[in-house]
Amino acid sequence: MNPHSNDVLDAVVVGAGFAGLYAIKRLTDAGFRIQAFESGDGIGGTWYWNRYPGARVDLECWDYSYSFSPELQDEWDWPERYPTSAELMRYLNHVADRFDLRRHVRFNTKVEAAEFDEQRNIWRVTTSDGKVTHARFFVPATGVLSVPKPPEIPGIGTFAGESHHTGRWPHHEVNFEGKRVGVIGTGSSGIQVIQALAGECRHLTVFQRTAVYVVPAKNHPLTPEMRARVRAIYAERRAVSRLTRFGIAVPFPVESALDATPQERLKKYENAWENSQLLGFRMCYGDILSNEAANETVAEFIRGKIGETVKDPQVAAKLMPRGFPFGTKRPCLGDTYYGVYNRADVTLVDLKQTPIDRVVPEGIVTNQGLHELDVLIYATGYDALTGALTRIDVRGIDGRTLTDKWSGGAKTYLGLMTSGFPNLFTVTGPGSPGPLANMSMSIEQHVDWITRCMIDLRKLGVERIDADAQAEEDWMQHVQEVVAKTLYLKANSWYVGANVPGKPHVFLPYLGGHGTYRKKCDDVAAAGYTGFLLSRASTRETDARSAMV
Ligand code: NA7
Repeated sequence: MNPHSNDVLDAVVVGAGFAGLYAIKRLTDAGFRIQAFESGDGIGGTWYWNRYPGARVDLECWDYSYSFSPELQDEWDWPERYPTSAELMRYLNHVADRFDLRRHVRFNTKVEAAEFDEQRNIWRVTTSDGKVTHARFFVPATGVLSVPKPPEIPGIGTFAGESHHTGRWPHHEVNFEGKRVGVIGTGSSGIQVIQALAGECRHLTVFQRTAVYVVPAKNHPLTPEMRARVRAIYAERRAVSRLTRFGIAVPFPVESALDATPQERLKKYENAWENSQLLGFRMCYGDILSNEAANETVAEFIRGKIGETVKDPQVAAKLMPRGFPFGTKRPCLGDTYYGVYNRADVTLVDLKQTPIDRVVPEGIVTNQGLHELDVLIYATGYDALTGALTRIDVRGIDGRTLTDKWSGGAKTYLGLMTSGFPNLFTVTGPGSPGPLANMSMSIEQHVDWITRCMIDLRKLGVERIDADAQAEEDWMQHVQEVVAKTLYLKANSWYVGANVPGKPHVFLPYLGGHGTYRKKCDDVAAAGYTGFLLSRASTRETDARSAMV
């Protein structure tokens, strides 16, 4: 087959969530011929599967939405500060229709394998419908939290009632009325589902392994006046967000919590508790995420709030997070969470004191006996950051698999490419700020960069790009150096793969900040893609160039 024939597309995109849709938009606008594949039967990605009761995003709608189209921003009326998964699905479907993106997606089709053809510099992509697609570039926009991680508990398949993972919620209505419901897991998904189901079922039993910090969401409906206020300054707000550490329009402070008096701190923390959002406490002082003593001032404040809210002191004590600094596992949002435990029809089971022994047809057996259940909800998280990529049989140079290359921990250059896998771009991949910044802004930044790169390569007749192995080593070392200056390594979080047995413990997101990272990526492109190896179509010779553009 001639690699320049019409049989070879410019790119295969995997996924039709936030990242996939934007990749389709940008690449087709730039005149590339593409095909996208989506395993679900509709648009939405993570939100297509996350339909559990209470599911909503934990960033404000103004930030967790596309910024590429001022018209889209102006015409879309968010009903609430934090959109529900249903609202996000409506939004993403609107985006797909408004920009006519759906026709590029083959739904109900899973990408099973992708193999790089070194002779022709193209990817051979095999899908679950048995078809093979050839493309110059392979762009898995598969999301960082898209592969659910069920718990390893003996007897899990024996449960006689209905059981669902929050990340694969069924599309039919689940009836909880009069049911005894168990929830395993108290991360963001667990916290949301617990708040939604308390009082809506006969009895709710929460199985908690690690108590997390839950701060008020202060969710509320949005009025036309509120929307108008943001729209009046939206462009400026987005411009500022692109420069900041978390990709939202709040500058990171420099003051230390330890330089403030206890009264000053209290005032700030009370204000954060009453008026804040997910990142509020981290934004109170500059060293909350880097100094343990500073961090403990926030942790203690939140423990105090738990003590004030939960009437039974023994239950309150179990809910107080200890043993890891605030913010090093993603804090959760919840307006009613702690109060839930004052209800007679809600029971907290602390798995540190009473571990689960096994699942049986009737429910869950801990070392203290049986909890009878009709419905069991696994809110146990994801094989994050790498899970969706390594589940595809990806083979690069010399047939090496991605799973093999990443067996000691994922490695990328700038979170954009991994050496030995030419023409494969990762979107918000390991080594990029991804989930530690505003995801929708991170997605736009990555897809914009990839599109610009593909346009440059097209102009210059370059048909192959790969990450230089040394540049990749240096980048990953930098990622580790940055995290070592923070408290993040003190928690067993999914950021280090700690929730998946056997997964290498390597901190994967880049903590240098969205703005700094964006500039670095732009500088690399402007300097001719330093740290990347480029091969021209005519000569196929490889050179690490710095003077390409
Ligand atoms: P998370 O944040 O990974 O939370 C998973 C929860 O499930 C967490 O409390 C885990 O406890 C718990 N878990 C996992 N395995 C088990 C077993 N075997 N037994 C008991 N408990 C278990 O996933 P979410 O879906 O809530 O949130 C993911 C992200 O989505 C979140 O960070 C936001 O960005 C949005 P652990 O803490 O590991 O002890």
